[in-house]
Amino acid sequence: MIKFIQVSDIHLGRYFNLPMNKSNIRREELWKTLEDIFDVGIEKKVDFVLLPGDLYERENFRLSDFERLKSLFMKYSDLDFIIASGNHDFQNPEKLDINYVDLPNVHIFKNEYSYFEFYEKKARIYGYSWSSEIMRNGIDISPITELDYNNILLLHCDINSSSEYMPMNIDYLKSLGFDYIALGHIHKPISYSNRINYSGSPEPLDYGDTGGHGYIYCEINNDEIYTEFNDIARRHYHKLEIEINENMSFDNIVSHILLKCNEIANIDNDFFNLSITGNRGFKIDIDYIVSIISDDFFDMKYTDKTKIEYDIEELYNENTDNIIGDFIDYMRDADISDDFRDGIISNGLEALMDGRT
Ligand SMILES: [Mn+2]
Repeated sequence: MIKFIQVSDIHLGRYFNLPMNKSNIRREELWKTLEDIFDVGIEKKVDFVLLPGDLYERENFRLSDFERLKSLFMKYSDLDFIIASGNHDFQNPEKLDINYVDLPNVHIFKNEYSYFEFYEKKARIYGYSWSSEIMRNGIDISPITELDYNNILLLHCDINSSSEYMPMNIDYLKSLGFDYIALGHIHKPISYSNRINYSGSPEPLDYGDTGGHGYIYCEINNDEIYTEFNDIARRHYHKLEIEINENMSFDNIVSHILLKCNEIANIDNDFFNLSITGNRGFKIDIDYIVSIISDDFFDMKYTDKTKIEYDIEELYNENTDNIIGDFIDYMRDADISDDFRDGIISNGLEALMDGRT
């Protein structure tokens, strides 16, 4: 039996679109979570840790970072690491790259399809490293030759797409006979079968990365395979719609938003992407409400999709003698679509009411 862990797209060195202090916290968390995963490797006594690309971001990775990475692999000298470079950490002999980490327990693929053989474990691990930012074509993979071996493949690629990031066809990959294919590049976990998986990035990296994030643990015992995905991320991104109504007061709305978010996760830990919908009264200022609660969140962004609730006839009758009445009268006769008219009336009324003290 062989056991391994798959972890891809860590993006060490990344700067986050956050205030500097929080960006630094997040940068460090990438290192900590990677160590947590290596600790699992030690605990489970895995034979290999597979790293199929984008371990770091080369534009943000300095000599000191490479030295730190090397120390990390030295600390885990009981683990064998197998590394295939991707588009963010592609190899370039003229610059510093992953080959700086020159250690007996770290096995790094070059820019040609090849394999490492582990004779005692009856394992061959195949892979390929990128040498540029873009790869418009997929690569040819020779069928496996040692059928009684554990044959594993590491690829940093896109599946079934016309992408510029090494497009590979899933049926082609399935036809090659590998016991396991560890994919990198996509940041969310995707399973094509229990033998072909993207583990996704262990920490989510932006607002698109909702859902669970972690690593894959796998055991192969002859023809039997066991895989499990484990969510290990320190923080998660959440996207949620919060509906309000015109009867809610300022305080009602504040507590409603906080309640809905807290139902999902700790707001001072996670990332929230809110879409605020429903009707609101004229005198409710969503931007201001959000600005006073935003400090309670680690990070939050929002879209105000609320509409003002009003009865156009009633408003007109109340305002026949002033500019609001004139405005309604003018807009009702304008030769524009109903949706467009509603938008203009709603925004216009809000501006006019604001100015009427
Ligand atoms: Mn990538």
